[in-house]
Amino acid sequence: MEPLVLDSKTRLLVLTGAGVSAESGVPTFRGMNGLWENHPVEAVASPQGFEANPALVWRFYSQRRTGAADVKPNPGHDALVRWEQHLGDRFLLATQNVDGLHTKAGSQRVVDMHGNLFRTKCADCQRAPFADTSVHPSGTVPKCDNCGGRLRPDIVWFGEMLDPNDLARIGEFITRNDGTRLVFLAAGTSGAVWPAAGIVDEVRSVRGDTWLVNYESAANTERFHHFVQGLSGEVLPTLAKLV
Ligand code: BJW
Ligand code: ZN
Repeated sequence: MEPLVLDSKTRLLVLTGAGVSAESGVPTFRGMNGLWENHPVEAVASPQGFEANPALVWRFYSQRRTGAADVKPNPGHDALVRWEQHLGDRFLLATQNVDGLHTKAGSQRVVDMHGNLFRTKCADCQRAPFADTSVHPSGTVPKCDNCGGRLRPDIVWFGEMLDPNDLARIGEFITRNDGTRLVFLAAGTSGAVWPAAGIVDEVRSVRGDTWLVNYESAANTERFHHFVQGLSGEVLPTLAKLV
């Protein structure tokens, strides 16, 4: 297999999805068949779902907080930390995962595209999002100290805009004109959720080289120049040649 060469002339954008955390024991979305306790994920991860049943949504996220609190990064996360140490500012990690495992592993240049499971914000006022590990008993919805409104997880739900600053950071990395060649690697993602699924085409539009590491074929596999099929915790540690 041709190696992924990471030399002084290369800048690398990595996109990770739920598959990268799977070997740490965090369930993937499509792995649950898009269902949680028989509720479609859209019913517990959308503004409409929150309006309809905020207590159900908090039960879902309380369970996820409990499940993610003790999980540990796996060799896939660790490989990305080594790549970043080698490349410095020529590395950027955009993750769709909200479990915080990349930061736990030691990654620093991380864009949390879909938010963070351990952060909360107010659904009703503009107070800044805050770190929060609390879980809430079944049937309850936490209240905002500031306005008395409803708190919600700081997660980007279906139909919500991603943070424009996050998108700008990814866009600027893609179009950076510093004489380096752009390589893009997506790992552990089904390529089904936008705008993350379209990054491969943004990279191709500036003639970047594109790699996919995934356990099974993704919705956008044919858009990548290279597809390495396998588990990210096994493939990533041996994929790159650091020069
Ligand atoms: C392994 C492995 C191992 C397993 N090793 N691999 C254009 C076209 C159509 C629709 C849209 C569009 N643009 C926007 C939309 C609407 C929507 C969308 O994309 N819908 C699609 C489902 C069709 N997008 C949005 O709403 C986004 N907002 C937006 O675009 O705003 C503007 C707008 C709105 C509406 C219309 C138009 C514009 C926001 C998306 C936010 C996504 N949020 C979620 C849920 C909340 C997070 C949470 O609670 O945790 O984020 S959805 C869910 O999917 C979660 C994930 O981050 C995300 C991606 O999933 P991921 O990571 O790919 O996981 P899986 O499970 O799908 O795949 C895992 C893969 O790993 C599998 O392939 C396995 O094989 C593999 N694998 N083990 C390697 N060990
Ligand atoms: Zn408030």
